Amino acid sequence: MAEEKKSKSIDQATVEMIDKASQDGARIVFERAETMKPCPIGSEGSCCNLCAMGPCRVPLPKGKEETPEEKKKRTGVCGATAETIAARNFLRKIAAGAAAHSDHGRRIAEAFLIAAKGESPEFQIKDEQKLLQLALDLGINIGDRSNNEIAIDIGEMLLGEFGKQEGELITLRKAPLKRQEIWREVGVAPRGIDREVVEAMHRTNMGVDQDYKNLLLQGARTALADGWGGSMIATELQDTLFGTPSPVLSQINLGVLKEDEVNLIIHGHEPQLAEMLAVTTQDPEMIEYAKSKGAKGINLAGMCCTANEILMRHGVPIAGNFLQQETAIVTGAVEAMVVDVQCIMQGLVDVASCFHTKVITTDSRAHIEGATHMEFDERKATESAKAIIKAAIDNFANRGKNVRIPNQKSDLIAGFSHETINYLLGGLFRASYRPLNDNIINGRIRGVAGVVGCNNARVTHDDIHVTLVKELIKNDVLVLQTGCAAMACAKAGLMVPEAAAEYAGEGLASVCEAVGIPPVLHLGSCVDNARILIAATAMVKDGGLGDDISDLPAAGAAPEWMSEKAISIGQYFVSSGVFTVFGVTWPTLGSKEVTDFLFKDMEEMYGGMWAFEPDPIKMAQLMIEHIDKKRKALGIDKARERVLYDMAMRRELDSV
Ligand code: BF8
Repeated sequence: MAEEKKSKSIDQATVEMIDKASQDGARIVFERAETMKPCPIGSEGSCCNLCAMGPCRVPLPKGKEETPEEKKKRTGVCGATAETIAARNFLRKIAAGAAAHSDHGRRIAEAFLIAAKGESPEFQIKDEQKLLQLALDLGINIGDRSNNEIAIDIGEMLLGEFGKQEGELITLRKAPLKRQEIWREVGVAPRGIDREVVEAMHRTNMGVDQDYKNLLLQGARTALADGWGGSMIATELQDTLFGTPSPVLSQINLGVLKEDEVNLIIHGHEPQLAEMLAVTTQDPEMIEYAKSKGAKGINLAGMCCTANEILMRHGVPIAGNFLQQETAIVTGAVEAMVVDVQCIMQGLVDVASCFHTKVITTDSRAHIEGATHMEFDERKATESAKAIIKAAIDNFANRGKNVRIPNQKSDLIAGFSHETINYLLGGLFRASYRPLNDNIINGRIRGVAGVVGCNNARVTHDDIHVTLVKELIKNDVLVLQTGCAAMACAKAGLMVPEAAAEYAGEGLASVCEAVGIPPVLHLGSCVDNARILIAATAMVKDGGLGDDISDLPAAGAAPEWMSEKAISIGQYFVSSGVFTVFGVTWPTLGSKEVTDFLFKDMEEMYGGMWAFEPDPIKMAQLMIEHIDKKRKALGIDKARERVLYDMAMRRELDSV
């Protein structure tokens, strides 16, 4: 379990709003987390509530060694062992996480088809190059066909991947060949995305699969259907439809809210409505309407992963990450909190009742009692977006006097898609990962880490992310980020090029300065973790760093995870060959066997494995040790020793 946390947040804007919330009588997540302690049995995966004979609790006895006889009796009413219960709970988390990402991917595929068929004038295929690349990847005929004809084939083929009953997911082909072989050998190459999620739910139903190893195989297969399936489809189609991101300057934190404008926050995960809001809030008719109501303009800001989507493609500023969603309302300056799906706290409505903020739900899959529902229709995209913006503008007059917007906001550069990294490092005419690989081989860059995932009110907000990432870059590890983790580090000033000189080790800083990139790269939302898989594959394909993802000097982490989606992400990284460390808490500690299987045996199966370490410095050490182990196996540890020796020599000389 996580150690007692030092404070609620390291982010001053959040701390200020926590104080204001308590003065204003608004009960927000930080207060709720104090009164609602986590259930110790559930948090270690030892509670089974799959049937009405339970819930059964089978916690691991604390403080003493369990005898075999005692262990035998530690079962549920049906006889399910602690191993089966922990593994079933773990698999259900993966299934839920994979379902969330993949249902997002499905909606994008549907929106993509609406655009391709010309059924929505607002949505047009923006990235022709990516469209053609996708067609080539999928074996779709290009010929002299129009973009829309090609797009219809792509959309239909990828939509078909969700309900596919036989064969393997077509997008698995994007992985290194050796990795595909490993999946086939172990028997975890996913079939249709929905099929894997349904099978996971079936196998965890009362009285079905009762062998923890077999359950965890389905966990790997379901998670792979997310990472290399649903999430990857989401990212590829979003880029093609809305544009592949390229570097963009923006700002982040509650200080992006404006006192004299209508503040509209878009929160959730899917980009369709957010895209429309980004365009329609600029419409002169809407701005005039806002002025007619006494505001100087309309200020659109994002929250959570929807924010990352429109940051990456439009540079729309971000108001905050997961634990800041209610604090944004506490400013008293938000006219509308518009939400789509995922990571939306129900507490928003209660907090909004203390202020004038209108909480607007927009998706048929996510209603909240007490919120106003204004459904977004892609076929009437502008009309839907205008109605929502007008509702926000009309609410401006209701803003009270109790307004306090924190000053904090930080600059950041986002927009590092796989394609961008390719161009930036390799140059426009010879786009490649060669310079990255070369700098890893020569030791200037020690390795690459993906640091992703959520905030969690059980630990100090943003602290674990920022401490871990600072430690990694100090040790010359280039960090790739997505989700709320990226936002935490952006707020801490790590996503500007100047951060390289201030925080990175000498080797990493020299590369960042030469290329003009920050030492911490923002790759987008959580479905965009698929970009990390593609980047890792590109590194393998470029040569010199082994022939599989598991050979790379690379590691992953979700230091402040909270969502089931994070477990699915972690498992697809592990099953893709990546050593992956989670913080806060670990959901299988009730079974030593299951935990050992995830932490040790999986390395033999996949070349990647899980670890749990709540302390960010120790977490960084684990990741660096793994990176160094891989460098050694590749025979490139010598190069790095020489670089370190030179630096040490220089320091010696300096001190003389
Ligand atoms: O999908 S990082 S808190 S917002 S789950 Fe949610 Fe976690 Fe944030 Fe994005 Ni991802």
